[in-house]
Amino acid sequence: MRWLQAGRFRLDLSAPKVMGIVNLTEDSFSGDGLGAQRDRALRQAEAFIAAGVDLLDLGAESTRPGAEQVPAELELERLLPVLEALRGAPVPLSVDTMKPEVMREVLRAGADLINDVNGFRAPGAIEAVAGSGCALCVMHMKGEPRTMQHSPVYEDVVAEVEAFLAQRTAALCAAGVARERILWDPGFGFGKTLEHNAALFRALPRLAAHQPLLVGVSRKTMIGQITGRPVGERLAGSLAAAVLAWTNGAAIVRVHDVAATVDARAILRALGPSGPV
Ligand code: 9MG
Repeated sequence: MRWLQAGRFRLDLSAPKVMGIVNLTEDSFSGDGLGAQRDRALRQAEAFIAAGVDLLDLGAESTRPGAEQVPAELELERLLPVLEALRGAPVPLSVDTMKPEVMREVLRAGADLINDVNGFRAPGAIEAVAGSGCALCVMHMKGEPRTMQHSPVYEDVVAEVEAFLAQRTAALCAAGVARERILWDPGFGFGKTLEHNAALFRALPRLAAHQPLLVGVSRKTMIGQITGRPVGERLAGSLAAAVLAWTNGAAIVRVHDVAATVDARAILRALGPSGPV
C-alpha cells in the first residue's frame, strides 16, 4: 500500500484520488473584490467536499501559458482568508505556489501540501518546506509560464522529465524530506507540445515506479488539440484522460469538474480491470 504524508493527513494512495482546483486568480473572477472571491472559493470548496473530493488545491497566481507573476503579498492576501476559513476541513489543503515566502505563510496557516509547478527550484523553497510535515508535489516545467510554450525542444522528453524529477527529489531528501511526502508530476502543458505530452502520458507507468504521481490535464490545451473542442467543451475529454491516467499509474488527478470525475472513478472501480473496489 502506498501512503502520502500530507500535514494533518496520511493519505492512502492505493485507490485513485481526486484533487479539486479552487481558483483564486484574478482572471478567474469578475473583479468584484477579495471578499466576494473568498466567498465564491469557499462555496466551491464546500461543493467539492460534498461531491467526494479527496484534496483541494488553492491557487492565487495563474500558471497558464503567457501568465505574468503576481507579488507574494497579493497571493497571500487572496490565500490566507480562504485557508483560515477552511482550517479543519476533512480533506488535505494544497496550495499551488512557487514562492518560498508564500510557502512559509500558508504552512503556518494550515496548508497540508505545497504544489510547486517550479519543482522547488526557487532559492529558499526547499528550506521553506523541509521542516514541516506537509506533502510536496514536485512538477516539471521547461521555462516559465510567460514563455514556456514558445517552441519547447527535448531530445528525449521522458528521460529529461524523469531525470529532473529525480534530481529535485534528491535535493529535497538531502534536506531531510521523507520520500513518503513527495509526489511527482510530469507537468502536462508546461513547456511541452502535444507530442511531448503524449509521450509522457504513455510513460506514466515508468514514472509511477519512482514516486506516486499527480496528473493535471483537466480542460487543458492538449485535450482541445485532441478533440478539437474549445475550453468550455472539454469535460468528456478530460474525464477520459483522468480514467486513463489512473489506469496507467497516476495516484491523483487534478481537476476542475469534481462531481463528474468522482462519477467516472465510480465506474472505473465497479467495472474496471481489478473488479469492484
Ligand atoms: C497549478 N497547476 C496547473 N496545472 C497543473 C498541473 O498539471 N499539475 C500541478 N501539480 N499543478 C498544476
